[in-house]
Amino acid sequence: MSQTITEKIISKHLIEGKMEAGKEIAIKIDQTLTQDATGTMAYLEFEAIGIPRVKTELSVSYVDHNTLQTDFRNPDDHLYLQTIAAKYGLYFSRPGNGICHQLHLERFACPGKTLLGSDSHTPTAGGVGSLAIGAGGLNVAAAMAGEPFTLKYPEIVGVKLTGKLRPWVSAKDVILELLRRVDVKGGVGKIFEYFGPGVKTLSVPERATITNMGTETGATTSIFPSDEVTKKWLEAQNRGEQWIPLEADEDAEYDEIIEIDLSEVEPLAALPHSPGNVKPVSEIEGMEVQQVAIGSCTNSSLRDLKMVAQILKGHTVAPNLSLLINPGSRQVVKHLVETGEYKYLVDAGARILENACGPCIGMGGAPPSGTISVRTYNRNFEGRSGTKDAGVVLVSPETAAVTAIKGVLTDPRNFGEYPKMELPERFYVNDNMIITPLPPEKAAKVKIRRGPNIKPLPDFPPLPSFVEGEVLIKVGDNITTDHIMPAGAKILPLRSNIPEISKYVFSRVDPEFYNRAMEKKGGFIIGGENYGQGSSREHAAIAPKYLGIKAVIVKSFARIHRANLINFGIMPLIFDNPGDYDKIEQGHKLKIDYSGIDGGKLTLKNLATGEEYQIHHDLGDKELEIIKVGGLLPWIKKKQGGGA
Ligand code: MIC
Ligand code: SF4
Repeated sequence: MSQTITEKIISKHLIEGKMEAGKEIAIKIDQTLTQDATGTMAYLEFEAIGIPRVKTELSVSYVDHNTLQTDFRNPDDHLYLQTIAAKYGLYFSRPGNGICHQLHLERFACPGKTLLGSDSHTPTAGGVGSLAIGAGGLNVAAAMAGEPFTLKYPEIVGVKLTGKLRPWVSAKDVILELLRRVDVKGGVGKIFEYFGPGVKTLSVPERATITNMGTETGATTSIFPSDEVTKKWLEAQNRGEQWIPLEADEDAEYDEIIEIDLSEVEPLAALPHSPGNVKPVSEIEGMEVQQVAIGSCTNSSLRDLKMVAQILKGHTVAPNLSLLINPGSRQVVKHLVETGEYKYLVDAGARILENACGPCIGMGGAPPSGTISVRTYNRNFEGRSGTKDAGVVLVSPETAAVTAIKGVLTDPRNFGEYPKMELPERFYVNDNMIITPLPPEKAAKVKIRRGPNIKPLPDFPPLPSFVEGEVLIKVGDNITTDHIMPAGAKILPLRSNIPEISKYVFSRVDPEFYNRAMEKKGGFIIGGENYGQGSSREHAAIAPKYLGIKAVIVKSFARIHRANLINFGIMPLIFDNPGDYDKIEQGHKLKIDYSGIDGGKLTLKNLATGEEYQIHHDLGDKELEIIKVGGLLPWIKKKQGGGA
């Protein structure tokens, strides 16, 4: 039978379940990645599972998010991660080496492999034909312990690319075009699989930009074929032997087809405060801009920074703005240095930052109050930049670089001749900042270094027979995990300390939330559509759990956050009738009886008004087992015979 790429990879990795859209399946995971901000928790969980060594083919621990080190907490976390990697057989990418997704693409991602990463932009590796999925840290810990990964079998959307991009239009504009069409929840429950004659016109880094930001549609992942372009690119990374051809069969069937004619795509921009708020740059040209930021895991490849260097060559950054650049990896920087292109960035006055996430996650580089920052990043949620009333506009590297020169948002097509872009035959490969796994005898002797900010995991009590309490907060549609559990320079250092980080839950939405939750001893959260979109941070579930959140009742959930709630024993519940959302207010007392939990249908009693509403859960059999015992960790321990 003819198959799509997704079907080919999943059928080879299928451990349980039927490959039918919406059905629960479990797949074998070949590779995992973590980054430091989610990694400390993931490894505390891995330690709690109690396995002597990771069971995957390859697991990598990257340090790229928390590199400001304003006090002992970040470096303590780095040391913890490094000793964990040494003890449990992981590769460790040292701070400064680069951004996890860019590095994984360069050095480890393989066509045909499954990759699970504790970061929502893990699908970047889909640029080389890897089935790469973002998940919560606990799912990644379980995968490292050899557990298959459970997910709902997605619908497979074929994205047919035809034509060729015109000068000054690049991969970022392609994914913005997709976001313009499907918005931030159009990908939920789906995989975007690219095919068609336009595919071969895109280089691997361009493909990776597209799969990276596919995350913003809510998709499970995005994937490109592995073809001659992939082969050449892997060879240039000294990894030619890891190439396999991987394409959908000619008559493969997709659940849906979206067609994008690359020659019709134009420079696009996502306006504040949603990656789905897309407009043509030509319509909003002239917008005043006080900052331009180029880099992040979306647009920090050699292809992108070479382009930026060529555009900036001989120019100076406009006096009304600041240009920040966070390169994706040392490989990228080394190449720019060797070719002399680094000089163009320096001469133009760019502020070149560390090879890390940096301003993308509010670790420095906040824009001034009430201004616009034009960024090549993937998220522009309110307040994420560190400045609550600043707006972030997401664009391509071409648009960003030209804007940096002009001082106002500018359609790059008006700039002049388009620089020629060719990737080198060989990249500068130097893995000296990646520490390879120790052999088991040596690993066993490693002592884990645990700084004072690293606190143990909270408890996981089993699901009670009923829950009762107040609505602690009612929020609207598209609430992001940045709303629930903000990041940034002040809060990120608390990622390994649940009691402390819990004080910041919903702090940017309602500063009183924490006090209320403590005073009322927990309660409920009411939300709208696509609740929990964005990052994979499981702290957006663990911290509410710590504050006594009993259930989250919404119109619909984003995939990763829903899974994180289940992992930590918080019931994700959905209104049968979305209109009932309007009948519940903050402060109302609610009660849910879980006796009918197996059937999925439940009743929500509003003790304040006397009304009853029908609600349901959409948990698969395994998810139901997990929530009943209190979460994924007790479930794994029970399965392994250790008891909960
Ligand atoms: C993000 O881009 O929001 C992050 C920071 O990379 C998160 C992970 C985290 O919160 O640590 C993500 O995308 O999963
Ligand atoms: Fe880092 Fe930003 Fe990419 Fe998240 S989206 S991994 S914070 S660069």
